Amino acid sequence: MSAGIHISPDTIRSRFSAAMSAMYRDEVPAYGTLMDLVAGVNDETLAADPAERARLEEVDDLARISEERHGAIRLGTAEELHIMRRLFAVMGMHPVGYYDLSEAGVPVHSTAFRPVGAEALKRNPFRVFTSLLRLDLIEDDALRAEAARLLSGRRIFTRGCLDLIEHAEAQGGLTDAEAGRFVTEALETFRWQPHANVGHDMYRRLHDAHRLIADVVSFKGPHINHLTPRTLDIDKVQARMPARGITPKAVVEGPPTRKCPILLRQTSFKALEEPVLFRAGEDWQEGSHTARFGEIEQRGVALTPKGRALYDRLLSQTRRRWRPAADGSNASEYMAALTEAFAAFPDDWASLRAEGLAYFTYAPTEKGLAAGAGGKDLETLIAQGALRYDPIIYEDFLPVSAAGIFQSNLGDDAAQDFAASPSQRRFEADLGAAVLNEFDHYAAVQCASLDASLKALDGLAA
Ligand code: OOG
Ligand code: NI
Repeated sequence: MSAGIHISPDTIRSRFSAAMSAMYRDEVPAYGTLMDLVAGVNDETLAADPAERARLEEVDDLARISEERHGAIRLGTAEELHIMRRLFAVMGMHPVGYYDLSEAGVPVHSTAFRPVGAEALKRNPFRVFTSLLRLDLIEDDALRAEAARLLSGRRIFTRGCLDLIEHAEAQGGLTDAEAGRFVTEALETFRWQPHANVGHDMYRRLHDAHRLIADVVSFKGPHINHLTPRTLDIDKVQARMPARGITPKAVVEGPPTRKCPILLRQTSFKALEEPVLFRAGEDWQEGSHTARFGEIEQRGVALTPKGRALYDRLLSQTRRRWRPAADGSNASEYMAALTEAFAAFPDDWASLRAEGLAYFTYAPTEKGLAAGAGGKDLETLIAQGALRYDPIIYEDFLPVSAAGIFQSNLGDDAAQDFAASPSQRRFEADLGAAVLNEFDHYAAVQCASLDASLKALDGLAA
């Protein structure tokens, strides 16, 4: 391969995200329906709120919204996780956050691969929630050994993909033509493959241990299990799903409806029952598996550790009273209790900022630049209209919500008790890198914008 001009990892990510979306739309038609529904609701929401539309345009966030989506995969081994990190790095996606799902009854721990810098996020915020199966949480020794043996024998990356990852690392990037090949090769890893790695009996045993274990161990690769577009009004999309032939899960995960959205709200529709071919000697035996589903999300402001602690407290207060049942039988009680609990969470931007509950970026206004800062403090500058502040969007995930999403398509019976056993160090050793702490990152973004604003007001900026 010859050296040439490298294209931006952001461009590779945009192409990959578009290719993944097209593939998923082909494989799971309901995803296409959901995309149409979301696009329609987003247009309506913006048309009804010209001020918000103008603000999004001003902070340069409007374009990314219709492009925006996340996906999720589940990996089986440390080696797969390690290579996956290198694959995503080619596209400018890095591991952010550590999520221990064992305490929520799902035998995995996870991170999110995503772009990190403001510019990269604006170009394309595509992210992938990536879980690693915790075989150490399987109690049956024989089954654990068999699962490990099956996983060690599979190869989830094509030779071409591995070569291009190495090439990108050695050369510091990929040319346009190489990137085209990389996207094609990398996509293979995420494709649904109906030919299972196991016979039906083995699938049953794995499934009986935990449905998630069967989903990872029985197949040749980590099929993308959902792709999630971002909506500006999740309640509206949820309400309109049935008319489009889609049955949403019973409750929206995350905070309740608010004037000022915080963190992340998510809802999904049930996994499809798909035909699978199980091994039967030299032959194949027909069967089925539920794996792939659809989800939508609405993103709000990132919370500080103080805000997050309040969020966690109000959420667990609610869930102590009502644990949402999968059949929706207590959905209205749960939502009412959630709304009631969250009355304690301030719902205007000024309080969220002043009380240090959420992160914001700062920017000098025209008026401020004309007048100068003149040694005034932050609060005075804001009160005088010299500084504006805008919410920093939460780009990450929530463990309780993620568990709810896992659970809703694995079935209620999939909730099992595992001892909570966060194991971030182990995860990072397998990954071959530390994960970025999301709070540190949001705090640094806020701080940098404030510094730059104050300098600009002092007339010190370039
Ligand atoms: C991942 C579930 C978590 C989210 O949006 O919280 C997730 C999975 O089911 O593999 O995607
Ligand atoms: Ni998701």
